[in-house]
Amino acid sequence: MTDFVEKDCQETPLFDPRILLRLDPSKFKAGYKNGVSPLHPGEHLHIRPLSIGDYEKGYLDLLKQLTAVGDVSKEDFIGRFSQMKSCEDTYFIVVIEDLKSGQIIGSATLVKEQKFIHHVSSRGRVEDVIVSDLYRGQQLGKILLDVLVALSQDLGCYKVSLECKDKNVEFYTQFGFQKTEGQNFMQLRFFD
Ligand code: 16G
Repeated sequence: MTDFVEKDCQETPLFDPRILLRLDPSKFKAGYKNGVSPLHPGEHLHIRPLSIGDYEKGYLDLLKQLTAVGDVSKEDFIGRFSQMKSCEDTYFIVVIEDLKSGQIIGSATLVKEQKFIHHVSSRGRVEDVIVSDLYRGQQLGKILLDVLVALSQDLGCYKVSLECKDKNVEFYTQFGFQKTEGQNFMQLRFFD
């Protein structure tokens, strides 16, 4: 019984997985080759919401390929996961698991920011897009972005935005993202 409860808890998803199933495939924008697509990410690869058990599946090690993560204990992870989950309709972290190795090998986050503007609309923010360096070139970044863009539209966002390095601008263009004339990304960093 304890095993069952433990397993059940491990599989707690950040958001309802049915939300991904209802996405309209005609909204996917990228061109794919070799039969790969968001519906068929590849052999042994499964796309789904982040789960609590992903702490043990290398999720944070994957994020370390993007930026500084620091020492995050399981307790820290569960605490943050629970906070995100309790913000209904806000945090959508989509991961790709390699079922063969049991490791998380890709991830991207959509945050749905609630607004008063645009008739109490919402803005989607794409964050923390990362594919393991061992899996680059398998079109997994395209899959993650296609899913998040379709998801932001499905969730009713009036726009979706992201910030990225110059070298990645071309990649994001294929999903419809455009650099905006006269607009700048600004930041003030307090610590790393
Ligand atoms: C990139 C990410 C951003 C992430 C940041 C981390 C995308 C589209 N952009 O800009 O989401 O938070 O890197 O870098 O994934 P930092 O640690 O320097 O803030």
